[in-house]
Amino acid sequence: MKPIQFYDLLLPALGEKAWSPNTYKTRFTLNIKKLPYETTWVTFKEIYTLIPDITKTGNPPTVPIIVDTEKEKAIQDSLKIAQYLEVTYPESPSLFHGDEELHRSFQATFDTRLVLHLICIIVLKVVKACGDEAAQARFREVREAKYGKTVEQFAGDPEDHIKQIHEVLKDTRKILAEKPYLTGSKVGWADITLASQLRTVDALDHELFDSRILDDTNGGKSLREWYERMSVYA
Ligand SMILES: N[C@@H](CCC(=O)N[C@@H](CS)C(=O)NCC(=O)O)C(=O)O
Repeated sequence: MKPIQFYDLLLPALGEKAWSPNTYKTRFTLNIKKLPYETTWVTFKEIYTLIPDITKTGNPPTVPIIVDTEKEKAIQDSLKIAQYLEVTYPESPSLFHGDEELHRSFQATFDTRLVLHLICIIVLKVVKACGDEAAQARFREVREAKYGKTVEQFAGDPEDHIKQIHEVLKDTRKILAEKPYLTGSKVGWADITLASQLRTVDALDHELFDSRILDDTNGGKSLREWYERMSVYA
């Protein structure tokens, strides 16, 4: 099979190193499904200049997108990509194991309760890493218009966010103390959504991630052990 073309988000200061929570979902997806792919790295600016010509849908451009060269098909959005690959390549390992609703309920929890806190603790590092002064100014402008506050105000106090992160992850740690993956014995979309969000903090501030997020406040290691299991697919 011809390699799938995967468009991932580049932070110039990090080089070709995956870091974005949404594109990471697709990277995990492709690796878990063992599908051959090639990565094209695009900057925030290039999302607007390159992606519309590939998707040709007129939808606001975002990454990830994939182009399945074999089928001449472009797909935008990490969940739609996962659904497409699940249906198109049923012979490769499953992401949803016949219960997409269960996997998406985990995603809903992480999307609504966790990801914002994770983003807040690294957003100022993303500003610094996203390119030259003009790129940084543009990144700020887009976010400040969206949040209605400065990026610094949006970032807030990391300690408050870390407290919230531990609160949200309490149940997750309990599950992972009993099962290797969030929905049981097999890795799937639920794991992908959480691992992708955590990878973002790890990529931008490994020290903070390793020392303050991975273990629970009593030193419980279930999340760390699962994170290490997931790293084979990262
Ligand atoms: N629901 C979409 C969200 C995609 C998304 O928001 N991607 C971000 C990068 S992580 C993006 O392209 N943002 C465009 C921008 O910030 O200008 C997905 O899961 O793929």
